[in-house]
Amino acid sequence: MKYSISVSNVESLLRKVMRLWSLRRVSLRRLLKPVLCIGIMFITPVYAHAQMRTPIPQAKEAINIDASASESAWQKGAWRKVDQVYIGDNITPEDFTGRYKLLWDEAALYMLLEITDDVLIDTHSDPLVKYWDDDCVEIFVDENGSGGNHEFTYNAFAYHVGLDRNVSDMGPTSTSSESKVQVYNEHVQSQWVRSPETQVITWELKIALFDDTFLPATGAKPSQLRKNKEIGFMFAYCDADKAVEGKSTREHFIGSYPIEDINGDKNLGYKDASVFEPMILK
Ligand SMILES: [Ca+2]
Ligand SMILES: [Ca+2]
Ligand SMILES: [Ca+2]
Ligand SMILES: [Ca+2]
Repeated sequence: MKYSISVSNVESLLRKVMRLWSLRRVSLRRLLKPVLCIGIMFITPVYAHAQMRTPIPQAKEAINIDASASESAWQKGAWRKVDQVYIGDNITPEDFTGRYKLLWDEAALYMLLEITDDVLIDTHSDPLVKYWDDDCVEIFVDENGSGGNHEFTYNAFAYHVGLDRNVSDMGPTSTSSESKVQVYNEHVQSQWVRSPETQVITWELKIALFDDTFLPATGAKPSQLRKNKEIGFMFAYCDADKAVEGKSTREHFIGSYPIEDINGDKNLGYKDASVFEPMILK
């Protein structure tokens, strides 16, 4: 939102108001009117901005990562849809259906995810090779909600959590600023189970947030989370269902937040944190 009034304009206006008051040429009511108007001009956009952020409820009990939503904290908050198709078409409910919830405590974000996926496949056993072409859960997180490019930096992360629960992404190393595919298993703990009755897959994940000073193998600590912290977050599922010559490829990519395409391309989350959903810890 743009302002048409500068801080110096406001100071000058307030000085005039004070001078008029000191000269007692106007009533208190007439004096207060511009002051109130200025206050509303400043407060309204700030309030509107805060309102635009999706609140994440706080967990008041420990969350055990066991793919079971037995903690009463999971009763908090509404399910959020995973229905934005970034890649692919002709998706049926059996092919993919998903919904999720988020919680937070001082140590991390917690995600509960329910997925229907007709075929689970993992043909790339090495987590450093084409990890996005197997079925995987992709967690996009921007620790300070800054937005901006993160493809080759730690300004934000795009963790790909595979069926083997290895966590892959790319970024600099402690010895080089050159970006490299790596595993970040200490950042995301997860467990999943497929119901024998409904075939719904329940994932439970603990996602530690690291800020943009993070470097691997340096003993970096995750951020301590607190109320009203603003972050960027998005979820997407990489759905592969078949292998061609022994290797699967991503057939569908379905996410949680609408992305405006660039020349038809909606697969922007892995490089641009500005497309993540603005959220706030409450
Ligand atoms: Ca649990
Ligand atoms: Ca599928
Ligand atoms: Ca950031
Ligand atoms: Ca699949």
